Amino acid sequence: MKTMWSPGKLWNKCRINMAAHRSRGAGFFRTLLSRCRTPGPGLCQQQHRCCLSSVPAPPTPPPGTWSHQLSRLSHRDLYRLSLTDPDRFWGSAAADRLRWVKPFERVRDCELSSGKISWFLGGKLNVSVNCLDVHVEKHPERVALIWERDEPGTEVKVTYRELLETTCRLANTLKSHGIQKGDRVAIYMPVSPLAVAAMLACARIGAVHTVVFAGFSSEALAGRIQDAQCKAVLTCNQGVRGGRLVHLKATVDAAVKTCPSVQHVFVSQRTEQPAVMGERDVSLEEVMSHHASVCPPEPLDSEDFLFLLYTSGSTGKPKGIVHTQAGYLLYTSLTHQYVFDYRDGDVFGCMADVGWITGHSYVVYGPLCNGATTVLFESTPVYPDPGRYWETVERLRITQFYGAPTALRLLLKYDESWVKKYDRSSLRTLGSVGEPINHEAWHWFHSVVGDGRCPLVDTWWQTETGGVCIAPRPAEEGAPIVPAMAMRPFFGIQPVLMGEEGEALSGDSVSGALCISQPWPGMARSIYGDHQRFIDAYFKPFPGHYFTGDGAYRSEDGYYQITGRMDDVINVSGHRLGTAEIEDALDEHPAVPETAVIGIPHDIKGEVPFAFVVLKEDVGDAPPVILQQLRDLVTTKIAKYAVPEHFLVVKRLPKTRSGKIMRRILRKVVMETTGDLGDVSTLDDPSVVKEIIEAHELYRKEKKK
Ligand code: 7RM
Repeated sequence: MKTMWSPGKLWNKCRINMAAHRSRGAGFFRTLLSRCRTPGPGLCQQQHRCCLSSVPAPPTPPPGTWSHQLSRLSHRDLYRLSLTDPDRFWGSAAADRLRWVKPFERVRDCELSSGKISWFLGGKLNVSVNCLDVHVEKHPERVALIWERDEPGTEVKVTYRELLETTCRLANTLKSHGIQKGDRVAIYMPVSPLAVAAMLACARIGAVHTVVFAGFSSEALAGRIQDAQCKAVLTCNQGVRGGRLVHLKATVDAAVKTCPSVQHVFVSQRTEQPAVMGERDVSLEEVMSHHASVCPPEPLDSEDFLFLLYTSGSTGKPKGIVHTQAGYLLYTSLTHQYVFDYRDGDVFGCMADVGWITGHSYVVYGPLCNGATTVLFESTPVYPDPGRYWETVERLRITQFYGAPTALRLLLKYDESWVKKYDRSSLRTLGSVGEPINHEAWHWFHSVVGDGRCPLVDTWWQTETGGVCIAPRPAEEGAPIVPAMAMRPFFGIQPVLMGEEGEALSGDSVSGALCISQPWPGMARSIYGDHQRFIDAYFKPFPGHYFTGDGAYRSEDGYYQITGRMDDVINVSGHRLGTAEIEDALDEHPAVPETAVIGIPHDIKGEVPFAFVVLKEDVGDAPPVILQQLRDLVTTKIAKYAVPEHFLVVKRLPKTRSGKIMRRILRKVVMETTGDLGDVSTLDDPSVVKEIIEAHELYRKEKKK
């Protein structure tokens, strides 16, 4: 088959070519699917009558493999084995599911209390080989990526062979520019085949990628590049999202001014507009075309770094979460298969951006390790109209649809016809991630989108956990799903709820701090450059356990429901944000001596930041002018989505006698539950509360007008 996608014409395919590719791609894809399917009856795990369709049963694994031995066990026994004999469970999974250059000698060496976590010691492998070469050997022309570009109907299909070739060209390009094993490389690109190839190219040569979400500001990008001491940045001239241009190269230019570690900026052309090129800049398509499409993979230790991903914590500075090679890959591939009931021939549709962990684990590494066809969604749920997701499902024949509650809450406000007019019969599993899913969104997703016939899995996990930890699947055949509940721990995950005294809560119908008491292969290994912070944040609060920062409830049936963060981290449209980060940005304003930011509920975004601002007595500008400057500050320091929805100017903030801001009280003021202020014995000056309640009353009245 002729190459549909090559480095020379990565982005700009004219529409005519696109149509030609599409019709051929679609036909080709159909044959591929029919070739891969093993015939046989299939039932969805809920055994709904409408699932008695032509879904193929998973193929019987070859004898002598992990999956063969374990496929005889019930899920309950598998789960039990994963906890009682993790060495056997994970050891056989790793040996059978991954290709090793050198077999590992020891399954694990972990001590949670000291933050020491090592898996598959002594083993060597290459992640890009597991995601590409092994599949190219078996089915080079299988589609690896379907790039659902912003412009509907212009999707580009990339086969495993093509993705391997592009990855190798890119890997050779990086090598020829001095990037070596262990060097950090920043990727500031929209969701695209080239972004995936960039991640895999790093993996091929042992460089450590750090993908920065392309919505972050230049200062946020610079902070991450500086912390990771990146040697190179990969970006595009511009991005396109929801029909609007995003000036990525300009943002990178501004960022790298303060990043002396950066030696090269590789620029790909996503749009026609030529980028202004400076001394450090290299045209990516041009230089790649000079490099070979074969690149020997670097054999890497299981515990060599695979990537860093920055995420918000309760302090101002985002943390560079470290993930390593084998354990992460194994965990994402296993969860991808079992949680979503992934089968050969499926088209896996995770809507996340590659800038977040969900994109890493369930757009890139999990699906590609399993040889899946994975969708790269570049657009937004409402572009060009609120039917975009479902039109895409119909056109690409998506089998698993994995999205965020915030998008669902937005879409359910529109008429159902936006969903119903498209054929969704290809869907088999629905998934939700990023924040608690409310009942309304859950039922809309399940009954309107899924016509009540697809299991809907609410998946709980974190950047730090690498992959899904609590989700309704896998479960014994036919086990019903409780709406809006993450329910069951995945293999190897032992959740524990802790009480206020740090004691493990036994029994059911209890709430507490959610911890995980045994190590699992996908968990983070460190915070880049600050291992002590890693220990302090995750292993100190409940010694010997990993503390998630979330609270949870265990129902009378023993199922888990996540109740939300227990720290100063909020979740805006599924994006994790530290209130301290926003406060740090606001505090830069010379007229603002002090601020406090809290998260308050929002019906679409989940949560939004609410800022309490103290202004200096004799500021020159009027408060509205300053508030606008504060909005701009947050946009340039972090990102647009971090800008507080509300600003309330107050004279003072409620503080403890030792000077700590009592955000709990601010939350009560905004939620109008000041009737019960809780324990205020440490409050320095109780009169401040009355002051703030009055200011808030006024603010509310003004808003209503
Ligand atoms: C995957 C991801 C992690 C935080 C986590 C929770 C919240 C994620 C759910 C959820 C309730 C869920 N990684 N969270 N999934 N809360 N139900 N199914 O989102 O690092 O960006 O965020 O997100 O608070 O701690 S993340």
